[in-house]
Amino acid sequence: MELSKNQFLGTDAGAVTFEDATVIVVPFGYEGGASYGKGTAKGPEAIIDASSYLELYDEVLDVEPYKVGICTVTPPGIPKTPEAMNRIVYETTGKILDQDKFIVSIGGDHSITPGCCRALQEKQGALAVIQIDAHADLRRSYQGSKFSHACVMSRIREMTSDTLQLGIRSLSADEAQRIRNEQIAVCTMHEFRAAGFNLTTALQRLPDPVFITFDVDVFDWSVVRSTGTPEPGGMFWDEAMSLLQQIFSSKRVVGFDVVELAHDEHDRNSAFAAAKLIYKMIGFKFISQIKAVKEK
Ligand SMILES: [Mn+2]
Repeated sequence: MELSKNQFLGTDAGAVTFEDATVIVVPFGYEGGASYGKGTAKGPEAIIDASSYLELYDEVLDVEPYKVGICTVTPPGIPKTPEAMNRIVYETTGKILDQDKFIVSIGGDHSITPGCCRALQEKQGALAVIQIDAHADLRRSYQGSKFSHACVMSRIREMTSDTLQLGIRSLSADEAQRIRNEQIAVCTMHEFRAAGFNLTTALQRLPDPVFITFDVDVFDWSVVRSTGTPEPGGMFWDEAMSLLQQIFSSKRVVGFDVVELAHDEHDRNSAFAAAKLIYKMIGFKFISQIKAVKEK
């Protein structure tokens, strides 16, 4: 795999070799599937640029998560058609998993997720998927394409019925009907706030291993406002951190992606929040491993 010139966390902390790394970050700057706002193609670059300003010490976990070994690689080009992009995500992810690495992929729009999940499912034998997102993404097709970012969970549910969707606050009547018919586990943002959803039980029901797809549009605009399809009324930073900590401590997470950050040169906050989110998630995943090394 070709190393990226721009390393997540910058060259000081991010410059371990592919072989020495536990975590491989892959930027997929693809936005063929976006329908509303533009700019997600440059999302990964904006996140990786912002990441070099992160403090490496995590004050909550009391460790420096970068010590697990993080390396950023370059995917082999970004094609124009969604079919080709899907194949590149699938093949790139497969190569990384063959080396027993933990994959973190950065979008780009949400349409990159199914390719990544398919590779993980083949590697693991089974896969459950937790989607944290403002949108249900359960349309069977959108604007004539099955590959649209509005259909991501439809594609994933063709691979597995073990899904859990959190933070949802935008969906069509057809999608709502489908959720009822198929008894899909969905926690709307309204239920999340009203404590009308038992997350502990939902997590217990979900088998391991788990992939998390995190669409930054789940956040309130005070956290992330530059995103392809913004929705008001989202999750605050601390709520998202507690949620993720609960997921990572109760499930065996085998990879995650962070998608839909749109680059806006007048907004540094959103990219910085997305970079910090990724670093926090790496910390949650590897906290015990890092602590064990620290105590040696
Ligand atoms: Mn979304």
